[in-house]
Amino acid sequence: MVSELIDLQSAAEKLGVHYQTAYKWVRSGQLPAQLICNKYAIDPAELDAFAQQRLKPAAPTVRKPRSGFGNISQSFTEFLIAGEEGLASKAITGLTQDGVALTVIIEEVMVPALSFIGLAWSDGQLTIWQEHRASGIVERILAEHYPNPRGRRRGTAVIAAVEGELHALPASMAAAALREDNWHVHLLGANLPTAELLDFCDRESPDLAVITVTNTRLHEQALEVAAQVEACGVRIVVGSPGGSLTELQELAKAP
Ligand code: B12
Repeated sequence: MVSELIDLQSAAEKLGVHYQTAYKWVRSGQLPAQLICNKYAIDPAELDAFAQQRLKPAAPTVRKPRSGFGNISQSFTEFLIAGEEGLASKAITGLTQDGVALTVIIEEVMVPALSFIGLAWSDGQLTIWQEHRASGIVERILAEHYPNPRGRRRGTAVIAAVEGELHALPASMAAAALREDNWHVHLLGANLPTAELLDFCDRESPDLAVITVTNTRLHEQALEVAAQVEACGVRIVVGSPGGSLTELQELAKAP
């Protein structure tokens, strides 16, 4: 019956989105609607089903490029070393446009590139400024693609690296991986004094705290900080160099 249907403006209000967004969903066929007297009308049951579907966390896509990741990672490494930011960015954008999840891109393309650059730097084949330039480019590309998935958040996570740990990128990578897996993330960055992390936990009561360790000599210190965070009643996981982001996503979800 036509009287039971609701108009598009009311549907948009119920979904908490702008009219144009609801209109786009109708035009793309995602939200079923009937055209009556040149106006869209929506069955409330269909609207409910659509709203429920939107609340479900979207599973990150794990597609692989046809040529595999090896070649792409190699080119990406070369672009980073040469300071070719545009080309490096384009390589990553190409993968995201092909539906590859950012977590996969980080692990398969960015991590191998940075590991190579780290080795070449410690062997004296690359200068410090080349490494600094490369890590700056990766930071900006990560920020450009920071995920914003739809659906209900799993919980709130705080991510930091302990005082003295100046490697910020792995914490940003962990933030991107948890964000992509639908966590609400507070990234507090590198070199965070313990008192600040404890203060955050006290005020914000996150569901999870993550400490990222890159400099191996800081591992013990990270475990001590973790014990203090745990004593505040916040669940905590501690990473280490070479740790996998997929493993982090699993650990984060563990009861
Ligand atoms: C970029 C870089 C820097 C930059 C960082 C810039 C920035 N904005 O982050 C700067 C210049 C600051 C720097 C400084 C130093 N660096 Co540095 N750096 C690197 C480099 C090239 C990349 C770092 C990176 O981003 N790695 C990201 C990936 C590649 O590493 P990953 O550790 O596997 O990260 C994964 C995990 O952490 C995981 N993860 C994160 N959180 C969690 C949580 C959980 C629970 C789990 C499961 C997983 C997880 O996510 C990441 C992605 O998968 C590395 C090379 C390398 N192999 O890492 C050297 C490297 C880490 N640096 C090194 C060194 C020696 C230094 C310095 C001591 C140099 C010096 N003499 O000053 C200082 C230390 C400063 C300090 N006090 O911390 C060594 C460390 C050696 C060691 N045994 O610890 C490395 C390995 C280079 C080398 N091959 O020798 N560095």
